[in-house]
Amino acid sequence: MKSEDKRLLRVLAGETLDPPPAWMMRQAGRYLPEYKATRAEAGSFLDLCYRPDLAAEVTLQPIRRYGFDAAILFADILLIPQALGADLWFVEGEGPRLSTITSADDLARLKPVEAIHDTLNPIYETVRILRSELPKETALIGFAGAPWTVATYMIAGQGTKDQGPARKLMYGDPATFDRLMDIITEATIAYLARQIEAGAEVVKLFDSWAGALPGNVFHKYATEPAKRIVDGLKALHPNVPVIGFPRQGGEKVLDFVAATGTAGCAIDTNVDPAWAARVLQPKVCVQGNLDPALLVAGGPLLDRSVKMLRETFSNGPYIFNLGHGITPDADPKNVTTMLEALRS
Ligand code: 1CP
Repeated sequence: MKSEDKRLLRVLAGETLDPPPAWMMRQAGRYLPEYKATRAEAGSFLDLCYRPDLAAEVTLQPIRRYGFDAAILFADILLIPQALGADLWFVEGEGPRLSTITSADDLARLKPVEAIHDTLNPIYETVRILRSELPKETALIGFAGAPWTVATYMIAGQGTKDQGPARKLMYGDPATFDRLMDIITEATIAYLARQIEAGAEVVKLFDSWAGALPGNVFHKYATEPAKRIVDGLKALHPNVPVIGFPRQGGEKVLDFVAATGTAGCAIDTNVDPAWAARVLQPKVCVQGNLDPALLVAGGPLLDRSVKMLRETFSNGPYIFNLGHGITPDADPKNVTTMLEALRS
């Protein structure tokens, strides 16, 4: 099967399909017993990311179990900071920790963008393995974090509730902040281009903390970097679609889509599907936005919510997905129920 015949790629090219293609954010992860087993074999989360055979294995697990229309490369958005020279480690039960960037001196210690591939080569190898092992109808999605979201972790050194440290640097030392955003933007173009050259057929840009950007700078720090990345990739690989995820951008996602020219726009749980179908879907393929909590709760509301989304988005290009990642307490059986409701 040619890439363009895959159902995920057909909707990203503007076709309407019913039932729509489906995949889930964080579809490889701790809700699956087989993921926990492979992660234990790898030793740590980062060892799992950098072992191509095992990273490919956990990417394939949800495809084998559920037959999703797309696989998403198993890696993390924080590998770019690490490849640029930041220290990165994960504290069990808490989350990521990084050495912080808060001054021009810290920036000067980062490696040049061309050096990222020395660290990231195993990721490209994972992509190559996946392209040879995935079923012929399954599309392969590569990804990276958007510059603002990645910067929030590099500046704070960890996840924060309101991305306060990043906003303080944005105001307190705009030259350092803007230079950091530029470096991440350039590194992201180089990283995603290599993923595409290794076999990724779509790439997704996760701006998980776009909603923390003050409204007056949203376009400067979410839309403009995304546009630079889309333009940079289009110059090299004009036929590879990009899915944007300016999470919690509210109505600003309309201008985001118009300015960046992404082929797809993922919507978060807060977005009213009726609004998105009316205003956003005529401009772009919409992806989303089932509440991940329904995969914990199950029951009749899961079934009804899935059918409501299918119906609401039935008049245009649409990818069924969640509004954010599936959580570790989700019941794997509910994912089967979800797909039966969608495909019945
Ligand atoms: O313990 C474990 O096994 C680690 C949990 C885990 C997993 C499964 C982390 C740590 N990252 C991942 C994989 C991952 N991360 C993928 C793989 C593909 C898939 O979806 O199956 C992807 C796309 C990501 C992207 C990612 N990492 C985002 C953006 C998407 C989102 O969820 O908003 C973010 C913000 C991260 C950072 C990160 N990595 C891991 C954690 C726990 C976090 C969040 C940390 C925090 O904010 O405190």
